Formats: sequence, C-alpha cells, structure tokens
Amino acid sequence: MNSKRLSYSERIKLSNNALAQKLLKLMETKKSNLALSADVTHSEKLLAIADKIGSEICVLKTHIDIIDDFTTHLTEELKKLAKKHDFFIFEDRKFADIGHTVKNQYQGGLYRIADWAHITNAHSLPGSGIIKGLAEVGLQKQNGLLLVAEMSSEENLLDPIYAEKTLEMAEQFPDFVMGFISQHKLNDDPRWIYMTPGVRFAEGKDHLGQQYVTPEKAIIEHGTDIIIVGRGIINAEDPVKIAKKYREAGWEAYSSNI
Ligand code: S5P
Repeated sequence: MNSKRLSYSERIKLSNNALAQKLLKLMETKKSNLALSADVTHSEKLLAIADKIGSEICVLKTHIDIIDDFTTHLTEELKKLAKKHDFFIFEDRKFADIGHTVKNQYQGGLYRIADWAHITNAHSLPGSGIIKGLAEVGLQKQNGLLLVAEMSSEENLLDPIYAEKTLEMAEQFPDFVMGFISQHKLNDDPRWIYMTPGVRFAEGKDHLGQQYVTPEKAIIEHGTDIIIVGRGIINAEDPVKIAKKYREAGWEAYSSNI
C-alpha cells in the first residue's frame, strides 16, 4: 500500500505548470477527482451527458474522432459547458508521431484540438520531439499535456523501463507536461498529476482486453490522483446517480490517504 500523500492544495504551490495548478485547485474546491470518459458517438449525446454529469467531475475526457456528426458547434458548446460546470476538457488523442506532424494534428485539421481541449495526451514512443511539437502550439494557450506511461489493456508493451524513460522525458518539459496516464504513480514528485483509466466498481475485463481496478485500488494502492471512468458510468441505467457514487468513492479514497 502507498504511504500517505500531500493534499491536492498543498501541491499547487509546488507545481510550475499552469494547468496542473488550475486543475489541483479545481479538484480541491469541487471535491472531485473523477474524470468522465464520455465515449459516445453523437454530438447531442455528448453534450447531454456533459451537462448532466458536469457538476460531478473535474475532467471531461473526449475522443472527438468517434463522433459521427462532428461540427465545430460541438466543441463551442463543450467549452460553454466546461465554464458552466467548472471542469477541464481532455481530448484523449494519444498523439504518436514526429513533432512536425503532431503539431499540425494538434492545431489544425477538422478538429483544431488545441483550441478547445485544455489537456491532451501523447505517447512518448517517438521521443521528445513529440512533446516539443505539441508545446509549440499548446504552451501559449496554457494547455497541458499528459504522457502515456502505462496502459490498462492486457499484453500492452509499456513495461516498467518504458514508464521510467517516459518519466525522464517528462522531466525535461515540466512547464507543458503536467503528468501521466498510468496505472500507478511513478515516483513521489508532487508536481505530476496521475490519471488512471480502466476503473470500475467491478474489477475484471471486457472482451477486448481492457482491465479494470476499483477506485480505491487505483487511488490508495496505486497512488493515482484522478480516476477515469467510462462505461461504468455511461452504460449505467442512471448515469448521474452512478457518477455521484464514483465521485464519492474517489474522494473518500483520496481523503483517507492524505
Ligand atoms: O491505458 C489506457 C489509456 C486510456 S486514455 N486505457 C484506457 O482505457 N484509456 C481510455 O480510457 C480509453 O480510450 C477509454 O476512452 C477510457 C476507458 O473507458 P472504459 O469504458 O473502459 O472505462
């Protein structure tokens, strides 16, 4: 089991990443360390769920490229909802190319991710050029980047050495990299924010190799900061009710551990 940790608010002053500071502050005032993975395929459905669950979450995670009827109206409305309910938008783009290419993918194309997503993520696989390319667009907008250090899916290739090298890469860009997508906290540096997907009340797997741990395990045993829950909420009969339960479970686990 992990030892006790600093509170989110104590970590604000230790961070020199603008977005990490804002997120830690928001988590503490809103008392939420829950991110909703809003993996739905229609604009109206995404907006409806963001509006219904927005008050429970600190982060709304999107996969904008699974939306069947995308127009910029969607991202404009998402921005409004983020203001209304006070959450950050995280586009789970998992960039994975050379710096020059990801820069274009981040700022341009159909989705113009950098204009509306406060947070995005990238694989460290291509090397530090990927971070530099994204930072050339994202830093001036005060956006933040998460590096994928570990994955939740079975047989993934992101071993402990890969995670360690990802951490070393992040250390070169603390003003833009705010933390990691990972299953475990990688070290005790309080600047890094850890977000963990593959979280559900019922541990187990789906039929495509996704593996789940409980909110308590993710936060207390694995030392993460934010639980990312998708189908555990989206597919529930009453998503609002279950989102409140995940929020409570996440916050209680954190509160018992500081
Ligand atoms: O290792 C990972 C990294 C991510 S970002 N495993 C994941 O499952 N994800 C994402 O988290 C995945 O793309 C999906 O959007 C979400 C998990 O959804 P759930 O329905 O399984 O909770």
